[in-house]
Amino acid sequence: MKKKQTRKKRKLVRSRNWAEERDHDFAFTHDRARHRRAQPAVSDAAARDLNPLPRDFTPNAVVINHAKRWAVVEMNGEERLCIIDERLREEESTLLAPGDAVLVEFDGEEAVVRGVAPRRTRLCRPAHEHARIREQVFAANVDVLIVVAAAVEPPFKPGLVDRFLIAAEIGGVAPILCLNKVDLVEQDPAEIALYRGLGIEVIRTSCATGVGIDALRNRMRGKVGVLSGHSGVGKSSLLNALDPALDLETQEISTYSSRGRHTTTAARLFHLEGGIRIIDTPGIRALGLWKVSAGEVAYFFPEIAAFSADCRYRNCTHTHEPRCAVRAAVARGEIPEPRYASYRRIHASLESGTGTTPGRLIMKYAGDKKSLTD
Ligand SMILES: Nc1nc2c(ncn2[C@@H]2O[C@H](COP(=O)(O)OP(=O)(O)OP(=O)(O)O)[C@@H](O)[C@H]2O)c(=O)[nH]1
Ligand SMILES: [Mg+2]
Ligand SMILES: [Zn+2]
Repeated sequence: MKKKQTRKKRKLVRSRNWAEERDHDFAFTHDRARHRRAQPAVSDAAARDLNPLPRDFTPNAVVINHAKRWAVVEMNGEERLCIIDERLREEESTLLAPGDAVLVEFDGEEAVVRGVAPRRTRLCRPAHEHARIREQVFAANVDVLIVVAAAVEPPFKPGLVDRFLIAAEIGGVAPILCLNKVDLVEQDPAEIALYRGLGIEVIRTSCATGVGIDALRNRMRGKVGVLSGHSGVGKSSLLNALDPALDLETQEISTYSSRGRHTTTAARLFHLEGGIRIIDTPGIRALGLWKVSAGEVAYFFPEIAAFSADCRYRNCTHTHEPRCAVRAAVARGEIPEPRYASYRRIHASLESGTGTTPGRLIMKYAGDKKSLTD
């Protein structure tokens, strides 16, 4: 009895013979007349040509945040949800980032982003290997990059700061180093004096005691900024301190796992009191560098670049060559050891063409070695 049932089932499944079936629904046809009849009177493409994307325009909105097909923009002092015209395509770079100036037009009731203005400044990193784009822009048109580092919890890591300083230089953005959580330490990390010595603006803050919050607010008045740094350093807390009305979600550091947990999950532009606009970003573990080759790294370390003219070889990498003026200066203590170590790490990662993005994949760009991370 059992056997019979199995046989029956099998037969049912096999009863359709696709090889012999010629007239099924998906059959391909050369019947052109039939294809023409299936076309609408005015094709979508023709309808679009009646309303082409503008080439020259004056932007009328700023991107707050966005997803694939929609964006939230600030327009006439209000937030508005827009769809993104499907003809705006991503090419090498991110199509929209918080801070982008855009043209929004109305299609009946529907607000549509129809143009993105060229970026005045940008902060970017290499996109991950499988992305269609190569350059990921995480903030556009900002004046100031606020590199946030905690004095402790999580521990101060100069490597990421150095990478952010390079990204700021490339993107035409002024960097500020914000040393947060100063209430938790008696003494600032030693490297802070070093950055001050390099002419980097440093603001010490505490969201717990309010130290430095006014200084940061005054510095940012009338400006557009972006907060970046490791997860848990207090970026969202700083925004809350600057403008308590925001009431952003933050998280106890003790609930972060050792791999880090991101309380903020997407970049977003906030409009604060005093004409301040600041983009909050999710914490990152590492920052890849876009459009920097190994040979160019020294240029971004002014104290190293200053000595390199005296190296024996013009293409000296300052890593192993004889009669290297940079290594001699490090030995004499004229170039700070941590900065030189940072230079070596960045140089090595760019030269090998490999590195890791936060929790992501090993990245490799065939041909050029323009990326990457610690
Ligand atoms: N003691 C002290 N704790 C702070 C300070 N600033 C932030 N914190 C705490 O640090 C933890 C993390 O703060 P968040 O503001 O969520 O950090 P974040 O940089 O936005 O983190 P992500 O969104 O994950 O990138 C929270 O528990 C805050 O209360 C500070 O100045 N002093
Ligand atoms: Mg946050
Ligand atoms: Zn050298």
